[in-house]
Formats: sequence, C-alpha cells, structure tokens
Amino acid sequence: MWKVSEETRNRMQAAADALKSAESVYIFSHIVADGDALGSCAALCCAMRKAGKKADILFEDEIPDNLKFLDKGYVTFVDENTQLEKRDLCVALDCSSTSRFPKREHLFRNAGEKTLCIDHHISRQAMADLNYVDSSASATAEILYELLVVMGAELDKEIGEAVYTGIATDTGNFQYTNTTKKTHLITAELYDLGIDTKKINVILYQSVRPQKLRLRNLILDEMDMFCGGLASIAWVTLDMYREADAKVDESDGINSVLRDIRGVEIGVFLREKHRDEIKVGMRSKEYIDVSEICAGMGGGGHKHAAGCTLHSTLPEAILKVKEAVENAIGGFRATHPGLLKLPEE
Ligand SMILES: [Mn+2]
Repeated sequence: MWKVSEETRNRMQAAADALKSAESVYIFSHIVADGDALGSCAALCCAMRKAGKKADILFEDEIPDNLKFLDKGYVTFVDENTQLEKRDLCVALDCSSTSRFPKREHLFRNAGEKTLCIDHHISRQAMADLNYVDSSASATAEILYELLVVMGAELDKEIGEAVYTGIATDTGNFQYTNTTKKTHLITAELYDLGIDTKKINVILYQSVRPQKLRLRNLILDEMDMFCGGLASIAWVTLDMYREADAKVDESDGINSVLRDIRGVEIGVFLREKHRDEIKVGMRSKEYIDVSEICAGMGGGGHKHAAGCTLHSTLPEAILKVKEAVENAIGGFRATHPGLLKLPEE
C-alpha cells in the first residue's frame, strides 16, 4: 500500500475529511474533458459510490469517444437551466475557475452545502470554500490517488484505471517534465490493483478515427515555421472541421506535434471557436515559459503548456501571437546567449 508522506497527509487532511463526512456529492470538471478531467471524476465517483454515498458527475458537453469507457453510469448532462436537489458537497476537479464550466456554475455554487476544489493548475484565486492545489503534481489524478489513500477509500481496478488514464494523458505518456519519480511510483502502485494498461493504451492511442487524420493533414498542410525555425504555428478553422468531417476535440494533440519538430522551442496552435473567438495553445520544449507569454494575452497555464483566448479574427490572432512569440524568443536569446540557437548559428 502506498504511503502518503506525513507532510502531504497533513496538507490533504481537510479535503479528505470534507469528502469523508459528505454523504452526497456532485463532481465537476472543465469543458472539453481530457483524460485527467474525466479520469479524476470517475475515480472519485466510483470511490464515493463504493462507500455507499450518493455521487454523480455533472457535465455540460460531450465526452470524447476514447474516454467514454470511464463513464460507468456516472455522468449526468446538465445545462444552465438545470435544477437539482441539494447535496452535501460540490467538488471541482482539474480546474481552477468556474469559468471553465460556464453552464454549471450555478449548480457548483448552489447545489451543494459546501464547495471543494482539487487541482494541479497554478491559480491566482481560490475557487471554492476549501481548496487543495498542488502544482507539483503531474495530474489531478495523481493528487486524487493520494487523497483516496488518506481517506482510507477502498481502491480497485476500476479506480486504478481511471487514475492511470489521468496520469498517462496529462504527462503525455510520461514524457512531459511534470513527470516525477512520485508519478512513476504511484503509477507502479496501480499495477497492484490489476489495471489493464494494454487495453487502456489501445483505447487511448490506437483507436484514431480516419477523420482525425484527415483534419491533421489539412492543418499541417498550412503549418508555418517562424523565428528562424525556433517556432512553428498552425491553425484550424471551422471550415476545416467541416471539410474533414471531424469533431472539435479531434484537433487535440496537434500542439505537441508542432513542438516536437526538430529545432522548435515553441509550437503554437490556434483554433477558431467562432469567427471572432480564437483559442490559442502554446507548448515549449525546454527553456521558455509559455504561461508568461499567454498571461500577456489574458491567459495562463504551465511553463511548457499554456493558452489564452483572443477575441479577433484568425488572421489578426495569428499576427498577434507570432509577435508575442517572436518577442519572447528574442528576449530570451538576448539574455541567455548560446542557449537557443538558430540553425545557421
Ligand atoms: Mn490535469
């Protein structure tokens, strides 16, 4: 059995107590759910129900196909008009602001006696009555695993697979720098619960729809290199989704592809959400803190993965983002000579 350090146990105790004393909970996570969002929710929901409590996950948008295996009758779809019976606790996982689930904000605020937030994103403001945020954790699922241990929850294969999904996806399959020794040690513990990693990996990574590849082709066809090859940029328009017959979440993962190019430090991906609303995603490889670049445009995130929303047309957004990235790379090269070299240097 995994031993939670004394220090972590102390910091987590209040959150663990809140969950233990709650007889009924609603569980929330951000829109456009990823493996960590749904994995964390499913692990908690499963553990709470096993303990004989009322627990439901509330969602407002579709679950990506490859994550549907995590929903064993846990998810209820709601909207801004939904009224629900009051429960003891509303728990938000893997998001640090209610703006990440706009149609459920009223439920989070009013459908529980208390609110609890468990997250690994750096945030400026506490969103709930009780907040447990650990930005050193690779995934919310990593935090949740320890929290369940502190709660004395009964762990099983299903919980293990949900936690594994959260950690594997949020670490880019254990590649990102958020992956630590502890991440691996906790993952190793999951094997003792009988998790089937082959099955999960086929579901997560080897079940790609052809439409997604068609979309990727359209996107990469227009990819552009700039900053002398230190940065790459690509975008997806509403028309491209239509042309490829692809879903919105099927442009996920392109941002990493852009960063993975040899010599590239920053990969930028823009998604046209509406004609005048552009979602910007940024990934960096080694040195540059892209959360700072995105903060300058009203967004935020982590050092190597960040984003923001621009209210402009796509061509305007491309220009603005390119300029911000050029400034950041130029500034870094000026203060750290020799670290980010252009191919010709
Ligand atoms: Mn996460």
